Amino acid sequence: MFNLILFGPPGSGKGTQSEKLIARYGFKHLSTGDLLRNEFRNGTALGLEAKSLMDQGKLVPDAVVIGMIRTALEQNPDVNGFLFDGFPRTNAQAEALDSLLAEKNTTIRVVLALQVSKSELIKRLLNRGLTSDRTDDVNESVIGSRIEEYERKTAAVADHYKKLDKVVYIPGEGTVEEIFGALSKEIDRRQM
Ligand code: B4P
Repeated sequence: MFNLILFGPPGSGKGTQSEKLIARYGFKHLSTGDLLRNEFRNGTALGLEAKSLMDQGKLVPDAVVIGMIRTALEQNPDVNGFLFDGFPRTNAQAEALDSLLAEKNTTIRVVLALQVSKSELIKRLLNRGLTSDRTDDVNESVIGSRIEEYERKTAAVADHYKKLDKVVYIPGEGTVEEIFGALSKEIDRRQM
């Protein structure tokens, strides 16, 4: 099994690149952001609670997202690899993921970390807010809170995997194709 984490701040291109990577490599895509938005669209209590936190730029509680990932792993016993997008976002989530994968006798092969400047992140997210239904993208102060949450709680997740020598940094500014090429190169050299 080839499992990878696509890591980076909000707006760094995780969702954009995930779509291309699953099309090329056939990974099972697990995006906690998409799972939470689906819960909201289905009108569940969990979705309503998550939406109110997401609209403030805050992270959803660890127990909620870890539970969603546990269910998704159980529902997909026969895939040849998972692409985790937007998860883990805290050290507690990273530790839970490591244990869940260990139960399946597998592990994270690589963490591909997209690096994008703060001004570019803000520009991209405000731009997406003009055309999408993402209510967390319309207001610059909410975008600022998301970036602060990332700096305060999520950036440390890279240190967790650096200790295991699993992190590769990828420049996340440039065309979508250029960045896809750099990500693919890292995957290809590990799959040979
Ligand atoms: P997510 O859904 O994960 O979204 P995101 O991090 O904000 O954006 P992403 O990185 O995927 O966007 P992309 O760059 O592709 O999270 C939303 C919220 O859900 C969080 O704030 C949190 O509240 C909650 N949540 C999710 N997971 C959680 C967890 N594990 N724990 C707790 N809470 C959790 O796209 C951005 C824009 O950039 C797009 O418009 C795209 O077209 C553009 N773009 C992409 N690449 C580009 C490029 N190379 N050049 C120019 N523009 C580009």
